[in-house]
Amino acid sequence: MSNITIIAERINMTRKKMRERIWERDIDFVVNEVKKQEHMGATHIDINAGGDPSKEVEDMIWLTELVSKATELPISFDSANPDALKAGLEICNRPGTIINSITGEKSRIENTLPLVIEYNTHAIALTMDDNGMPPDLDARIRVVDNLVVLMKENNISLDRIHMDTLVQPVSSNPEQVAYTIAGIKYIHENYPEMHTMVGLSNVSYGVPRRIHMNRAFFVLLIQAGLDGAIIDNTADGMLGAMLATLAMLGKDEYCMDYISAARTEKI
Ligand code: THG
Repeated sequence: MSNITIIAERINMTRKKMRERIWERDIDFVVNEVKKQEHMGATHIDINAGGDPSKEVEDMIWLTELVSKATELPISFDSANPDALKAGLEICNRPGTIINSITGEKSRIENTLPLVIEYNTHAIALTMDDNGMPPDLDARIRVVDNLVVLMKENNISLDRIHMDTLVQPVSSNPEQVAYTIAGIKYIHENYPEMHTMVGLSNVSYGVPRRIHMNRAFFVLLIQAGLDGAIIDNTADGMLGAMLATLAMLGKDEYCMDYISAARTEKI
């Protein structure tokens, strides 16, 4: 469909209901979630098995086997635990597979970056390092530049990297939205082969009726050139907002994608 990477976020064991069903080994529930997300335009299925650190590897194995049978889509392995990432990658490493995530932190450079190389995957790079999350735009841009140097040193081409500029809640500081937009523009201007990626829902943390914030933010970011997002793409109006925005930006010739999504009752 569109040229926007849509990483569907629902298979995430930090969510209570998901965690409970997965620990019950409820196959139908998980398969249904995968199918629903795929039907609604997902390009990747994110798997986060971080419900209980002591069970993460076994849960990652169970989920990866199940998800990879339920869909042909590549998986986004969402973990800071290299053992869990490796366990998943050994089961399913299709073209387009993503390691979510690497950072500029020493420990991740030592433990996770080698997996990106060994398994020849894509990776989401979070703009943080051992000093934490940079507070403002300039500091974030410095972290982006450092991560790009790190990729070049390791011969990882930038078209495998999805730079995640880490969204902060609008309720704590509306300037964060401007930083995210400026960050996306900076990346596309300076590193045109690199992708941009945002975990959208952090923006609405702490406010009611979060979907409105998430959807509006998505539209603003698409306008800024964002080419990937981690979202609940099944959430009310999310896919419709994306397709309408792309059509109005002239990125959907004759509104073909929009019309086809309507005909198939996705929107
Ligand atoms: N960037 C990258 N990866 C990420 C994130 C990111 N992975 C995790 C997260 N952020 C994106 N995924 C989710 C998955 C589920 C929910 C939010 C983000 C979610 N949260 C509800 C809440 O916060 O209220 C529900 C909690 C519950 O059900 O218990 O559903 O930014 N690279």
